[in-house]
Amino acid sequence: MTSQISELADFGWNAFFSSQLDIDELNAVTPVRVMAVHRDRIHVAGPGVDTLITPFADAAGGEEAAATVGDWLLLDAGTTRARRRLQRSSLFKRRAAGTSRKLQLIAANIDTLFIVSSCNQDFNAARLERYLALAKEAEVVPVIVLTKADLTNAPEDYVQAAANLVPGILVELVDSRNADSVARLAPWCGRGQTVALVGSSGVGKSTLVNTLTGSDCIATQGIREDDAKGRHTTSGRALHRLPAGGWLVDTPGIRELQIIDVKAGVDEVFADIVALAAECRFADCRHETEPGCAVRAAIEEGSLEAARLDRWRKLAAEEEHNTISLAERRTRDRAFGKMTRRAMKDKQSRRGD
Ligand SMILES: Nc1nc2c(ncn2[C@@H]2O[C@H](COP(=O)(O)OP(=O)(O)OP(=O)(O)O)[C@@H](O)[C@H]2O)c(=O)[nH]1
Ligand SMILES: [Mg+2]
Ligand SMILES: [Zn+2]
Repeated sequence: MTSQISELADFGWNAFFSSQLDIDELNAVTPVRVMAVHRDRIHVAGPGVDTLITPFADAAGGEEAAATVGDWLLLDAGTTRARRRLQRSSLFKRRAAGTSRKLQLIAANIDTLFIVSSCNQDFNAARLERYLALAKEAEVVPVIVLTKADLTNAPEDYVQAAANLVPGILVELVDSRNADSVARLAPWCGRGQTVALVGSSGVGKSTLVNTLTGSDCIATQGIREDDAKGRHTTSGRALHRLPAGGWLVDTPGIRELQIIDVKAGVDEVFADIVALAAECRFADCRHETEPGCAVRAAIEEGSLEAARLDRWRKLAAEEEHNTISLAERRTRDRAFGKMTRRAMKDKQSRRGD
């Protein structure tokens, strides 16, 4: 059993997952990790397992029921039947485009989020703060990776600006094309660790991935999938093995993460302002013209940047807007479910059965 646990650790298994099953259950199941999700099949892998299974959704239902990349599933030993999904240590989700605005699961059980920005005009504090809020909410460790260090004369200015965003934030400066430089990221890419990358177009994410994997085909590398129509490849969402022993989540969706249900994350990134606001004379202070406003006082005194307050207002407003509309949708869905159930009942009682 110890050796099984040890092999599972290669796939990212740790005490958090072990603690969710007892030894009897562990003997009756094969834990596997979701490598990729295709339309009608899930690619799972684990020690001695690499197979496709039918889609699995948690019996509890709800918007987060479906299995997603990075999830741990328990197969009945010797079968490809999943019996349960383990609780997630982290989860990234996003809202679908279009009118339905359904929640889509992007990836689960990620340890570290590399927030990629380059040392040039792409550097944008507000954008970094959005990603930081997402990471904090998901309880994923954020690391700001500043690329194109080789293209600026003053990389330290960017490092300083990034470090100022949140106390204690990890910032690494790299030339994404250079393996020696990218080696700075090794501490988060070791055995069993799972990392994901976010950042705007052109900052060097693909370049970084290629350097980390020591290949130049990651963007086109697909998972082979057997189905009724024969073999085909897909370059969709997937976990990729890193030479250092870790796993890299490479999903298109992760680039479209939205600020939703992340109030705690936003509060964490702006903990300084939240703490100041608690000192305002009025509990509902809007930090505008109210007397006894500790936030305005800090700005006047120079200990808080007015621009930072602006960014917090915008992010908090965006978060609130998205979250409220999602809550409305949930209520509407529940009401619709009740209505259809009632209609079915009425129909049945009219039929007399
Ligand atoms: N000099 C230098 N060039 C870099 C560095 N990182 C990336 N580049 C170049 O920047 C360009 C864009 O890099 P990509 O890796 O394609 O960027 P991306 O983030 O994957 O962009 P999208 O796929 O559009 O989201 C390429 O021409 C890279 O060679 C770096 O650290 N230094
Ligand atoms: Mg790319
Ligand atoms: Zn105030």
